[in-house]
Amino acid sequence: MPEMLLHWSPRSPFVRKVMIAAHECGLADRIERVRTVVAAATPNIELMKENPQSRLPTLRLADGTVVYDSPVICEYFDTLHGGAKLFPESFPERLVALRRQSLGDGGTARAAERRRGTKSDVVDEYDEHIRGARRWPQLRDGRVLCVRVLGVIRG
Ligand SMILES: N[C@@H](CCC(=O)N[C@@H](CS)C(=O)NCC(=O)O)C(=O)O
Repeated sequence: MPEMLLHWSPRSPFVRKVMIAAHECGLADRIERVRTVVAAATPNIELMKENPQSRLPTLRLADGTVVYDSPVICEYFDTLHGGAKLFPESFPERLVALRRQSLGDGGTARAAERRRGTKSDVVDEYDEHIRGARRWPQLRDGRVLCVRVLGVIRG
C-alpha cells in the first residue's frame, strides 16, 4: 500500500493546489495519484465511501485515514516535514498564511465557476469590483496564489 493515495484529476485546481503544497513540503514522491472522475451533477459513489462530499482532492493514508478539503490536506502535509512551514505555528504569521490561503481558495473557486460556465450574477458583480480594485494590496497575495494555481492549469 502506498504511503498516501491521492484521488486526483488534471482538471482540478484544488488538486493542483495540494500537489504544489506536496512539492513545497518535499512529499510528492510519497503520494500515489489515482485518476478519479467527479462532477457536481453525478456523485462518484465509490469516492463517497471515503469522502461523503464526492470531491477532489481526497487523500487516503496508509492506515486508512481519509483527509479531505484542500486546506486540511495542506495542513497535514505541513506536519510531515522539517523545513520552513507553509503555516507557521505562531501568530500573527499563522493568521496571515491562513488568510492568504482563504483568499486564494476563494479566487480559485470563482475561477472554477467561470470555467464551468455556472457564473452567477453575483459573481459578475464581484468580478466588476475586483477589476476596479486590482491594486488593493490585500488582494495581491491571494491573486499570486490563484494565478500560480491557474498558471499550472493552463501550462
Ligand atoms: N473546498 C474544497 C473544494 C474542492 C472542490 O470543489 N473540488 C472540485 C474539483 S476542483 C470537485 O470535487 N467538484 C465536484 C463536486 O462539487 O461535486 C477544497 O478546497 O478541497
